[in-house]
Amino acid sequence: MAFELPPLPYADTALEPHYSANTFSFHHAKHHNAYVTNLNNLITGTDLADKSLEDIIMASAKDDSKAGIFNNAAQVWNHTFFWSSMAPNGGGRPSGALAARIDEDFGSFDAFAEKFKASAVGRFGSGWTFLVLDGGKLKIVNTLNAGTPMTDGQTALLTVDVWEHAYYLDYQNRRPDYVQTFLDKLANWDFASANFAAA
Ligand code: MN3
Repeated sequence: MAFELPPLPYADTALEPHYSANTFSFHHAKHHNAYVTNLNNLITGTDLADKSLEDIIMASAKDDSKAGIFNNAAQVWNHTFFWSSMAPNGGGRPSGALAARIDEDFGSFDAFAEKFKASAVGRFGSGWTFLVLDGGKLKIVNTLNAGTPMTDGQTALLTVDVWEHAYYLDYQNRRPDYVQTFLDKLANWDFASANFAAA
């Protein structure tokens, strides 16, 4: 059963002016789509062909002979998760249980936001910054390239893509502005709260 590119959870213009339809036309329709196509080509006719995306990621992680499969599978998962990590009229602060836990684990929302931004801006090269639940504690983790928290036993709650292709058309080299806009205008705290509640 071949994987398919999942549609965006909103119109490609829905996040403008913070994240443009032009960026989505490359980031979703080209980059994300290419990971799906590559993954299908790599698993066709193998014992991974009928597995779930999560099973493929776990089966190929930390196995150098399956690096191509891991990179494409994890990028398919990370991008789908990233689209849901943003929402029209997003940004601001979470509420409820997640807000309380952020205060408990980071001291305050502002302290969390400062640390999240510093991590995302400081990720050298290509990768992702995630808010995760790890052993019952909230953490901010950076991954390299296609890295994804599930392979370390962590539950992803929210992510921002910091590969240059994620922001270059809208922000050029200004990654700090992109990450600040993600926090102020895009972050989908309802999604993160649902992931926290389900963890
Ligand atoms: Mn990307």
